[in-house]
Amino acid sequence: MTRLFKTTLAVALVLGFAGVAAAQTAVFFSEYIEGSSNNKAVEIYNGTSSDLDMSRVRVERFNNGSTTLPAVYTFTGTLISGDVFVIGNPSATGVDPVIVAQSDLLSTLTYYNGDDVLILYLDSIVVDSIGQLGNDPGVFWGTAPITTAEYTLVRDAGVCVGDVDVSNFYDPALDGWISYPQNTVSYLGSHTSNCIVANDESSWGGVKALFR
Ligand SMILES: [Ca+2]
Ligand SMILES: [Ca+2]
Ligand SMILES: [Ca+2]
Repeated sequence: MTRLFKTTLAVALVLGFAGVAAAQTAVFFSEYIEGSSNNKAVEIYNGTSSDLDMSRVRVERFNNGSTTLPAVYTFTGTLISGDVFVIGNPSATGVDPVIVAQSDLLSTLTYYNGDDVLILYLDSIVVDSIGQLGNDPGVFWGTAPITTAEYTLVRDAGVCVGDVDVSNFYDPALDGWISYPQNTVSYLGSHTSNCIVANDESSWGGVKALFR
């Protein structure tokens, strides 16, 4: 086995919506900005101990309660262990220059406004999600100040895996999101986590193939 196979956080594979597999790994959304105007950005964190080929990652966005025809986004490049990949809003106006400067990619992926679901896949397996698929919450999920609209949400340093159940009741407070005031951008571009630990071959389990 090569070292590239190794990862530490290996938990059971489960079946999510429509028979799509899900697995808890240390690749997850670490920040979500839904601010005023076009101040929007999302961060993907590589909390594994291996570098991550971003071509293995996909994000789907389902708008306004829809369960079909998501907007689908794929990536290129390498996300090194402990780093974040930042996707910022591509609009010409209304975007904080810090968002633009910190973004690895400017993309319509960020065309969400609080009632839209984001699903993060690794090798077509669900590894994290924001929102509840098929549920239109009206304006946002959560209770102020921890909601998916008009706040900056950052994953607590103690969170080590994502929310792999895309269909259950959703409250960002229950997923380890902490809230900052609207348009906070000072946390974008890095993530503080307690969760990168040494490789432990015995815990590879069912997600070994995820880290080929
Ligand atoms: Ca929407
Ligand atoms: Ca969930
Ligand atoms: Ca961050």
